[in-house]
Amino acid sequence: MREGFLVLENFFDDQLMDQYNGLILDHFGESPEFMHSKEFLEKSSTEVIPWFPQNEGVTEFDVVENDQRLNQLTDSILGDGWYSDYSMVMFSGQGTKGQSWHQDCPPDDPRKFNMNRLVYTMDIDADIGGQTAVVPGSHLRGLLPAGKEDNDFDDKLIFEPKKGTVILLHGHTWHKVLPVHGKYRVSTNYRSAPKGTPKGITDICVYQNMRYRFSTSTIVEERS
Ligand SMILES: O=C(O)CCC(=O)C(=O)O
Ligand SMILES: [Fe+2]
Repeated sequence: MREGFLVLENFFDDQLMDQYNGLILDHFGESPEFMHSKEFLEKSSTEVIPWFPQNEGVTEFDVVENDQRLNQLTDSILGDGWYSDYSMVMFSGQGTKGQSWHQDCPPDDPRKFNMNRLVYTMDIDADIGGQTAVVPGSHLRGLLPAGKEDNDFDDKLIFEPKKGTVILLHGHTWHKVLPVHGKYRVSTNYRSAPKGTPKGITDICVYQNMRYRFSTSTIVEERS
């Protein structure tokens, strides 16, 4: 995790991933409505729809949460006493923008961060779009530079996660999701955080043009 991320291919088997993907498609159907406000969608260039299956009693999603290998790995990175949030599935439909560059939580205190544990239940490639881009080592570089939405970073890496891949991602790492060309694109996130990290640390997300608070759907800071 020195680079702020870790990519683990073939971490989960196809059978489990197919089951998850089926449940996700059953839930979202073909063209789900967006749940975020119009202002947020426009300003953040983010078009993802969340679903919290475990909050609705879909117990199949406990399997990844309880996976010993994943949890031992999390132990070794975050230390004892870490906690995890309920899993969040993120769905993007065809023709959507993905997500612009962001940090999941403000990097104001380097010791306070979340760690995404992203599980990919389908193959993602350049044809389908929705690849995940990260800037290696950026979790140690502080605040994501402010600026226009389409600012880019020459040193970024673009991942094409396959079915069964897990990506661990430090919440201060600068990352984005590329536009989606295929029918849909999903990932499932089991967010975690070290012991003592305030709950709700990911309520405020840092984009290049703003800090946004999800719980109140408000822009808490304009950036330029
Ligand atoms: O779906 C992905 O690949 C990344 C999603 C993301 O940015 C996040 O969960 O914070
Ligand atoms: Fe993120």
